[in-house]
Amino acid sequence: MKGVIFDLDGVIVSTDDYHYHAWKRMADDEGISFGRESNKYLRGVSRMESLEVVLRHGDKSYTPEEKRELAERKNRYYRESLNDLTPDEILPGVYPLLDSLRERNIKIAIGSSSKNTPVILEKIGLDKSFDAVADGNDISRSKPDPEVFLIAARKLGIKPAECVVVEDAEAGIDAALAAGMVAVGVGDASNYRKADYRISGLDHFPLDELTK
Ligand code: B16
Ligand code: MG
Repeated sequence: MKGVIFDLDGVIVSTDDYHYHAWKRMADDEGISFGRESNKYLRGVSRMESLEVVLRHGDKSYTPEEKRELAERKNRYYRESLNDLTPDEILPGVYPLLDSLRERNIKIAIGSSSKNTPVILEKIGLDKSFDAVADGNDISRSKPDPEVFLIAARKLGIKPAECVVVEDAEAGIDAALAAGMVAVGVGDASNYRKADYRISGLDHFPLDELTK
């Protein structure tokens, strides 16, 4: 292992919850009943694909123009909620793991589907902490396509097979495996049987095993 690529929402910071509340608010506006049980289908997938998942819970049909407006509205709600984001929302185990990886000269990157990645990293004070960032602004295909992770590896200057991905989304685990990388599942993905490693939190990252 020469590099670790971290998903952002749900792995580094708890913005997955902020996404949920913003989609829920938009769904409520539209009279669509959308609940937590369907939230996992929004993890890791792009904004427009997430919108399709939410709209499937209602019975109205929308024109492409209306869909764009709904996605923009959700993003406005989401961006409003990001005003409250602070380093306190960084998930447990992140700082010690990043320190241990740096000590071992292992490169670290972000591989996120989110176009809001730069603002999130700045708000949580980690905008200068990664050797490379690949995000929703770099890609044309979202997870489970491997594109975002392949771009992250290229930016790090290492081969995909030398990378480990940490993900909370099933779509993200599939993307990592499609990239030929080792996939570590946390959070929602800690029960996903396709993940090479399933951990309950970053403090259980299999560092010794992967650096043997
Ligand atoms: P945005 P990740 C993903 O980020 C989220 O998990 C997913 O729920 C969201 O739809 C996607 O980013 C796009 O986000 O609307 O901010 O561009 O988990 O890949 O870090
Ligand atoms: Mg995620």
